[in-house]
Amino acid sequence: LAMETALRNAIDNGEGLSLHYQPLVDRDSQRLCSLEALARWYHPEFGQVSPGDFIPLAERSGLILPLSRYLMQQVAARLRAWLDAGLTPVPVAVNLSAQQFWQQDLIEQIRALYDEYQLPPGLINFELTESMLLDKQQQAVRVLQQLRQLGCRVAMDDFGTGYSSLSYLHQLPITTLKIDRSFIQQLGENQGSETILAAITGMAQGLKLTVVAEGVETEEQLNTLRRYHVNLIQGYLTGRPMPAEQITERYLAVA
Ligand code: G
Ligand code: G
Ligand code: MN
Ligand code: NA
Repeated sequence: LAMETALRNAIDNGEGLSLHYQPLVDRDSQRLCSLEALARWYHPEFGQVSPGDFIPLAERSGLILPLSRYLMQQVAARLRAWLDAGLTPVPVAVNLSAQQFWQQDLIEQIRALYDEYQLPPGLINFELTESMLLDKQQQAVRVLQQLRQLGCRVAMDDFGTGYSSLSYLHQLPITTLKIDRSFIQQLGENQGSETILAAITGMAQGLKLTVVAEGVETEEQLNTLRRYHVNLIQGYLTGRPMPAEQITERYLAVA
């Protein structure tokens, strides 16, 4: 309860809440293609709290909507700052939690953000997980269509860990598949993981989806990924999550 109160205060005054941005690079050219925004929370008493802890806490305690609203605003403001600095930002993907995906005014909120920060279309993308869409496929398709109409790309995150009915994917108007890092990290350790990689990427290619390999940590993993239909690499090998200033310096600043 102490932590819930602290999180509520943090959302109210923005204290200790920030975003890190992790690069997604082209597998072959290694050029920056997009960023994933990842929430960070530092509290003077609790220290650095993992999003694996405070996001579920926010979901349980009704704080996820105000928290997400605050974070999306931060993303929009960051994109605006890059544009104002004369830089060319790449799109930033935001993780959507279930409650956020299913709110009635999600589309309106996104539209309002684009408007308020005068952002060109396509700069804010979204990631969601399969479990959010279970049992509500028809309604999910409608929300996804609206996101796509706003020019947003939508990725299925952590793919392969959920129910992963490969056949239902083609019903969903998503653009991108992110292969969960558990498969990537097992590459070279067991034969089965490469078999699954072959199946997922083969299917994704057929469905014309962009494929991201998450959690790539070694050159060996990268080399294996070169044998399959994998477009983008995200992981400690190619770039850790980092503060926006570091993204500016390392990737966006003109020499
Ligand atoms: O950054 P890290 O790998 O520790 O993130 C842990 C988990 O928290 C991941 O599953 C990630 O998707 C989730 N997460 C990080 N930031 C956000 C956010 O802003 N919103 C939501 N809903 N989830 C997030
Ligand atoms: O669930 P989601 O894919 O949104 O979670 C992203 C999380 O994965 C972030 O918390 C990020 O810190 C973490 N992450 C990113 N790259 C790597 C990596 O190469 N190895 C590991 N172990 N975690 C990673
Ligand atoms: Mn994600
Ligand atoms: Na993921």
